[in-house]
Amino acid sequence: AAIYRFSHITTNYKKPIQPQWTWDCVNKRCERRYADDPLKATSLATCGMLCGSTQLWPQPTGPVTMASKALRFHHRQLAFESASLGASRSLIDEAFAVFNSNVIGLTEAPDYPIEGSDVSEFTVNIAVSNADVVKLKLKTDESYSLVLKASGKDGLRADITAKTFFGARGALETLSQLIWWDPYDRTLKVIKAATVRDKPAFPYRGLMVDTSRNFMSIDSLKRMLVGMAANKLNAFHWHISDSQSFPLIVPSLPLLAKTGSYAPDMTYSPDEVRDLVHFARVRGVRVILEVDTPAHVGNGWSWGPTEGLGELAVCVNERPWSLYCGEPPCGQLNPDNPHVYDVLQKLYGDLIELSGETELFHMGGDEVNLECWSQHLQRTSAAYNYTDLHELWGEFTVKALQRLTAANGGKRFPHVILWSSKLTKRPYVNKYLDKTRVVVQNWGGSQWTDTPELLSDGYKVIISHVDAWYLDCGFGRWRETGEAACDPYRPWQTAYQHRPWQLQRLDKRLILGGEACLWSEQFDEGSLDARLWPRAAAFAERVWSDPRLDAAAYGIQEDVYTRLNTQRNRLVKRGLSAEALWPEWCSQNPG
Ligand code: CP6
Repeated sequence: AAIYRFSHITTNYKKPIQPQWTWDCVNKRCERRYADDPLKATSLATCGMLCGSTQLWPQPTGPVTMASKALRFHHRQLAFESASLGASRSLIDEAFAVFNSNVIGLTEAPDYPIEGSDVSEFTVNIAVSNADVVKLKLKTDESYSLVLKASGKDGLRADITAKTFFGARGALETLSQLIWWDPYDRTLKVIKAATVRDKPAFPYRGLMVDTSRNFMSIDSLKRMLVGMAANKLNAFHWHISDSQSFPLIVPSLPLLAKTGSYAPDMTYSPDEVRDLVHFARVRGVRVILEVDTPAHVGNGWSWGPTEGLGELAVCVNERPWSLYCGEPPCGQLNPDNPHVYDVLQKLYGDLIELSGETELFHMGGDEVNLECWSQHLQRTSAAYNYTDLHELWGEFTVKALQRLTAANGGKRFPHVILWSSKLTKRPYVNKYLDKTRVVVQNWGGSQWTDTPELLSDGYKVIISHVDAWYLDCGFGRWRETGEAACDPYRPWQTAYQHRPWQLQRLDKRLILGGEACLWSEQFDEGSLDARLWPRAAAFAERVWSDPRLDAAAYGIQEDVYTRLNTQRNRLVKRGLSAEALWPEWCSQNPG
């Protein structure tokens, strides 16, 4: 078969291109009439790529069996049952409601008749063995088994068994992928019988979104969570503040948002955050709030009490910015002001309360500019006896960690995430950062030696390589001047093909997983969906299924294209403005 390429698309087209069908419409109700057989139209039911084939995303890691036949059913025939009575019961009920509305969302003719149904009832049953698990942890068992089959007289039954709510919720997501709207039969359809066993390759499957450079409404973040849930991503890392703006209303430190938000309505209230955290949990996602320090602060941090202590933040808006920070406006916490650590303790206490997280805490810690601190210390005649300012940075981080413990009622936080930096490299990392609790989020290049070194020193890592899993841009250069540029835009294939544990032969045991990052310098909620999807979905299959790469097909198996396109269409149906993978023609003329 000839290989045709459309931009990034590589697909085998085995059929000659010729007109095979035409539309036959009455009052906009259309059917395809096939040239070779005029009666073939409705029976073929050419509903995109969905019909009668396995189009799951992400691909389950266990065995899958799937009948080739489908049954017509009506959404009012859905019945939900669960014998579980533990604390997760209300989450299960809410997840059922989400599933139900997702199915209803597929229907395109609200008045379609129940009479044409092939089944008497469609029962979805969930059995969860650890019914008390309501918080997602790294060790939470997200595995599930799903058995869909006939039951009783004309009944259809989906039996979901899982250790925890989080596994069961994933099974509902998989089940929803066996259901579609057939526009020719004008009814819902479901695969007649199927079995799926599934569990993730990595416990941490994250997505980071920055809401400081540009504000994103809670509604847009909920759309993001809907997309995460559909792709079995389980950690929303919320880079909520930076030097440009501070949108989070911190109850004990209201001046942060009062002086740091872009506008009074461009803020997140505590109730909005708690509501979002619950919305996420129902969808199997934990929320990790990051207030990045000591660098990446600025707007919101210029207030007292400063008497005799200097400012909370130094180098604020310092120019030329390129000497004092990674991007304007500059700003860095003042390590010399003891009040800074009291502020951090209050802040940490509120972040813990708002996110409900008891296992993972993100302290930021990236891109500290030592020139900023050096000039500040010289200006203020404070005792300046550092030969290496990395020591000051290390001491700041140790003090901040102590304040986190204090804010957590004296209990050490089990895992503290830090962005990779000079401080998380040898020799400083071993001197200042305790490997039993510090997790390094590695955002350097794929070939950098940071990750292998950290792993061999016994640190846990989360991988966010800039050249594969940064969804905004990477370390690009202007062709003309060689200056840094936000470039290039990476296609979904780059995220999908990236398999650092294979590339660098890494020991997977200390790799908690991966995180795709979306910095918001150059977009806002108007294009959030398109920046995320389908690329974050491609990333999601990498960390859920970790499929092998096929050298013959440019690393990507052919089914990936059709499955991802189907998944993209599902996201569109759930209200997300995901980008297209290819011309609709490719979907209508499959290989
Ligand atoms: N903001 C913050 C950023 C970046 C980082 N931290 C960043 C740096 C380089 C690139 C992309 C993003 N914009 N707070 C680094 C983790 Cl290429």
